[in-house]
Amino acid sequence: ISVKNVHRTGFHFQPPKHWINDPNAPMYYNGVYHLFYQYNPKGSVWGNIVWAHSVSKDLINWIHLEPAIYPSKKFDKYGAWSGSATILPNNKPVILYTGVVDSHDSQVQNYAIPANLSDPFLRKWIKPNNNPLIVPDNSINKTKFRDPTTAWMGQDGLWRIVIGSMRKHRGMALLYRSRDFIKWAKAQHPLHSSPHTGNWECPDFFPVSLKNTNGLDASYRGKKKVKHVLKNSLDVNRFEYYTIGMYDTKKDRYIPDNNSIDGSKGLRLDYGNFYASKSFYDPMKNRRIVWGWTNESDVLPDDEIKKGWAGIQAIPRKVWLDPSGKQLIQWPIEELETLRKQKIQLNNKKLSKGEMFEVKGISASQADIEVSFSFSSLNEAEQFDPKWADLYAQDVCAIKGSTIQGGLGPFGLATLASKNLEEYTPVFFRVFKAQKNYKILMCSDARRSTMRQNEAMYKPSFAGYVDVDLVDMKKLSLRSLIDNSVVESFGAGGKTCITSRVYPTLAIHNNAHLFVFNNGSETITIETLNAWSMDVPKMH
Ligand code: DQQ
Repeated sequence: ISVKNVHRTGFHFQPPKHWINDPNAPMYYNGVYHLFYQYNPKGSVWGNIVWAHSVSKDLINWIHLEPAIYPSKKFDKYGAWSGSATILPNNKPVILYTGVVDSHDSQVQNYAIPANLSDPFLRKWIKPNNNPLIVPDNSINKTKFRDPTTAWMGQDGLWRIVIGSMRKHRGMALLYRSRDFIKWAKAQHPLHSSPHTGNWECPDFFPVSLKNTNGLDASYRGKKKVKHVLKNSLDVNRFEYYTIGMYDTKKDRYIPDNNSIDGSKGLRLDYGNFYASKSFYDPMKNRRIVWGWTNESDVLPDDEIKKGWAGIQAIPRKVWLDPSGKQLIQWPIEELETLRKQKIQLNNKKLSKGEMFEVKGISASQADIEVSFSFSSLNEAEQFDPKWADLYAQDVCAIKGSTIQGGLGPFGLATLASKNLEEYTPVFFRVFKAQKNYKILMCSDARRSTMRQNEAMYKPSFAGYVDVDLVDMKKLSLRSLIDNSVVESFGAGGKTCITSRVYPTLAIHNNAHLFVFNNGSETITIETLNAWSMDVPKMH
């Protein structure tokens, strides 16, 4: 196996070669799903960015087309950066994207429309001459003015969009309004802003239902009670955060709920490697789907040049509001299950302290695993050190890794493991007793993922807390999607999601193994474990 291919993913979205980043303008139009994305047609590092374009009938098998948008005019000569699609009421799609107009990264907002609506794949896109549509006024930092959202229409018949920006380290979602989608006026106040959060990239703003898991169109104005979600990608730490709140349509402002905080102590769509995400409403299946970019972590540009490719898109996830109203839930789209092949199943298997066993009979380098764990009491939970309250979850995971014996946990999966565990990426839970409640830590720890010795390797102990009540239900579930160099995990039915990129040297292809382990004193029962080898979809 050549260096080029050893870490290539099997069922994640990837073009045949070169660099990719942000997913752009995902949409469903006349029976076809479209995904555009930031792409370097000339190499495997960021640069020469165009909008690559792929289409699909099922979000799993893809046809790669010619780039839809590439720099060519004064208004995008130095780059065609991220943006979004809106389907106008007469069923006409339009794309808004950021054009870079000079070598200092000055930014404007442009639009593009399909050249031929009867082409089922919408291959060709036109950038009309009345571009740019929006230029920054004097109050705006020209180099921090990008990534327009999908537009939504208010009761007054005006379209609205948000554009990411920053003023004096205050991140903001600038609001613009338009009657005809061509002439846009900046609102006096941003939709929302927050001090000390730095530039907001790729904002995403959408309604969620309080009643069920169905998605809502951005312009939803029906009777159902809704909340709104504002997601931003923070370029200061390359993670993204969201809040849940109320959209005051009279004042045209978004107000996060009291318990929903902006910035790096807030909620994350994913506690690992996941950035510049974008969601869209899928009218076919009445759901909202979010796509996110998962970049490489083998950091040396040299690695990417050798491989000839860099970046994947995470598995698209259905996203909805948790019944508590406090957080989102995400789950891999159901179409992914069509790739499941050989299956193995286990029931009611007990794992006592220090036990570990191998899950055999599936391909451990390309798999989908669903497991539910139960335990009979919380008595063994370790004390949560009050000093950790100020730490990020990933720092607590670094202190309390999978091999440090505990009380209730650590238990979970050792993924992409070599036979003798020289390499593995454990995905696991650990339950702590804090002053007033229990704290459930979920980790996806890349620190032992590879034997490769290199100071620059990024091998973080990604982690997040899981907000479940274990007092009533002494159960925790985990789903992990393993795909050669990515482990994408969903804790407690999608409450906490963590994606890690890892680069094993031994645990590759048929030499990868999968284990289940318990390093806590409390015995854990595997109620059910279902695991499947995963097929490779068509992607050409
Ligand atoms: N990537 C794009 C920008 C965006 C950033 C450029 C986020 O539009 O802000 O490739 O990854």
